[in-house]
Amino acid sequence: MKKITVSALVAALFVLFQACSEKIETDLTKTAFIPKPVSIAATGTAFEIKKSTVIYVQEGSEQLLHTAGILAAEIGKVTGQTRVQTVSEAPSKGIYLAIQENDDLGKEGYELNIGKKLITITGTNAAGCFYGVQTLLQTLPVNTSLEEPLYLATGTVRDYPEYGYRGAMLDVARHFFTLEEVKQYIDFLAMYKMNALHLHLSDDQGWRIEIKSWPKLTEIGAQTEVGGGEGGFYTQEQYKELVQYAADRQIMIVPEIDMPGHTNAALASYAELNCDGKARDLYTGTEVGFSTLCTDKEVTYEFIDDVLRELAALTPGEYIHIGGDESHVTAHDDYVYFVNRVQKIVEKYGKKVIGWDEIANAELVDDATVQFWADVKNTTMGVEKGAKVLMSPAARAYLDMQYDSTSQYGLHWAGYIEVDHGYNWDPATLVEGVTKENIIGIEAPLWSETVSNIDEAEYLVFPRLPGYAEIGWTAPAQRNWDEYKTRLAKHGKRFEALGIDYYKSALVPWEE
Ligand code: TNX
Repeated sequence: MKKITVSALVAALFVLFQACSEKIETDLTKTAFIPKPVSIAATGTAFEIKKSTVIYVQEGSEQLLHTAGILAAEIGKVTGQTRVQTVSEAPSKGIYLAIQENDDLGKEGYELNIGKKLITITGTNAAGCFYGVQTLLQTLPVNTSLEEPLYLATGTVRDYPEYGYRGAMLDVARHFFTLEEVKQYIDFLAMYKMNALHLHLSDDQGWRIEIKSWPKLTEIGAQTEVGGGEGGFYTQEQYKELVQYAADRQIMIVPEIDMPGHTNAALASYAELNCDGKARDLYTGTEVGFSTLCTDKEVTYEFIDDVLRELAALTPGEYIHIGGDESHVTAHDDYVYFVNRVQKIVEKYGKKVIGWDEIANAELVDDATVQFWADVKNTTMGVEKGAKVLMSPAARAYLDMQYDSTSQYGLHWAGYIEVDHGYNWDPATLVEGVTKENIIGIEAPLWSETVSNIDEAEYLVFPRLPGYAEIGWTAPAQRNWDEYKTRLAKHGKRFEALGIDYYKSALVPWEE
């Protein structure tokens, strides 16, 4: 008895000692979580991660096992290796992942409980568990090795998102991004609990997805990009690999075929898609609004039917994006006729329509979503027609907008977006007539006229992406820039550890 008391005392003193030596944080509320969780309660002690710490997974879910694998890989970077084991009951120590119904937490919610001996992550579904894991990963110190003991502050995080759609877009058409680069982008989204990656797969400068029934789209249309580089495309096999990689991280891919404008690459590949029957030259500039599919030729709709059928078959997610923006050389009536018909094709293949806000000029099918980027009138018209709204206001959420006049990449047609300006807005109050009930969520698009690879993209994406993730996840009443910037400051080291070339905004008190 006496012995136990002494060893307990020694252990307690040790934790206290560790806590006092500045390395160890035992106050969970001090962790710089992004996005900010709904609630954090600290219990003031510490969990020690060891080489022998096992990750236990409730049996029966493939997705949970994947999530555990991702967690093990991350913890393994610190411990050397970490074992994963399925179990039928909760263990008494280690790390435990399980799915558990919990009405209070909604469908993507989770509870992360860090005890002295046991860390439990329970999600209301597999996505919830994945988000709990991301939260746990943010409690790990950056750049540690198990030379030193590794302690995590104890306590409980209960959490769920404000919006169901939390996304980013990558324009792989203006510049092609390789499979590895897109996976890296997916990793960025996953770290911040985003769940949708919109891929802009076609534009004037390139067609990036293999369509078996129209092979010249890639034989010809994929062969270049802005600036005249060699372009590229994803085979259907590669695309499936991306879809799976994203799904393993609870991210849905939303594929976009932009039409009837932004179609020069297709018009260069197939002469018959042009009203004059003449193939266009490939295009490597950055103008917009000069191309259109021929809206009164039947072959146009046969083409779209084939493309969307093949694309829908590659898409487990619920949406197909039909673009619809900036069709400046399509007559209004032709545009409306075209968008009406194309929506029906999307429906026929069992998918929901998303389009840029211009599509609200058409009759919208049930369940259509209008992506607000520029035009308030279009967007409110969409709402009046019963559509949902995805919020991507260019002046706030465009990742390709420059931070200021000194930014090395990016454009500024919608203004400069410093990190605070990108963060400080509420999707539910930004546009009069568009309220929370109308909004499915937020998306931050990265157009790639000025960035040709992931390293260049990182400069525009970071540090703004975590802010967009927080807007999508955290209730507006819980968000404020002055507090957020101190949390963001602590993520600078994480970016560096990941080799991310971020913009060191002077507005953020980065930690040295
Ligand atoms: C407008 S946003 C576009 C894109 C450009 C972008 C550049 C939208 C629906 N259309 O074609 O790439 O501006 O910021």
